[in-house]
Amino acid sequence: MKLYKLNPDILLENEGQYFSLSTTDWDGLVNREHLYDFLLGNALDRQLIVDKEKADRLIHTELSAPLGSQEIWASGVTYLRSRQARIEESKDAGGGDFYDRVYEAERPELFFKATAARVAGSGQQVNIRRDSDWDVPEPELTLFLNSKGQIQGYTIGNDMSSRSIEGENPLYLPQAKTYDRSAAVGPCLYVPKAPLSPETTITLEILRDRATIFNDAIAISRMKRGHRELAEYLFRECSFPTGCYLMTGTGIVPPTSFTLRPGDEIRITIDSIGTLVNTVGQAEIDSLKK
Ligand code: DO4
Ligand code: MG
Repeated sequence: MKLYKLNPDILLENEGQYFSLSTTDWDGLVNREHLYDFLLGNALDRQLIVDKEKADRLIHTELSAPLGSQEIWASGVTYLRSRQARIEESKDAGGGDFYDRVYEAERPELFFKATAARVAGSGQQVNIRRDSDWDVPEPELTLFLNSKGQIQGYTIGNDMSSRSIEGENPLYLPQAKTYDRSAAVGPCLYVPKAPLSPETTITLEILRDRATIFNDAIAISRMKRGHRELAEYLFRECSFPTGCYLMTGTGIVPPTSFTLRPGDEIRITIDSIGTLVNTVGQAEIDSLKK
């Protein structure tokens, strides 16, 4: 089942049929135990059926990120490729050893990524920083956890990252990772009956002037850590009254020579969930001063 957050309605897709839900209270709807059973048993009853053509149009024109007040957190160095890329980018700063150690350590790397206001939905712009000259998207399977820390669904996440700032000094991580429009999630919250299969594939495609300039894919089974393990660490000393999202780390990093440019299109696809599409831009100086 998929929940699409529109402005202001919520659309539910179940087996190719679309339903407009009577509630617009996203936080109240999603933060519960057994979300799948609730949607199947309660939400589908007596709801307005929307024909597919109208649903497609609404999703195309009114879609926002599938979140209300939820924060976005992220996991780091959970795939071998990420470990290798960070060691490479921080070798002059002497940061390589940290990445090697965190990949092997019992405690995972978890960091705060974004408040809801800093997040883009599918079809919206993500930004690269104006003070960075080496930038990449990070395509990440993203867990939706309810306030008890239970995994209730999934979405697609883009953990936009400045490699020049992170590579200069690992202590600059918050600046490399968190700024306006530094994260995208969507297009929907996918609520399956059972956990995702380990064979689930994440694909990243980057287009420039409508031509593909980078394309790669990885299965989530290549991740070193478990989803429950990451969630358990996150909830140890943090409470999330309306639940939260947790990005699970990237297994795809473009080659060192690659950097994003304004106008690029980023397409991240995960089996069963859909495709998160964002264009790359930069903040206008004036908008930051408001
Ligand atoms: O340690 C830096 C960030 C790692 C990260 O975002 C990732 O592995 O996805
Ligand atoms: Mg990441």
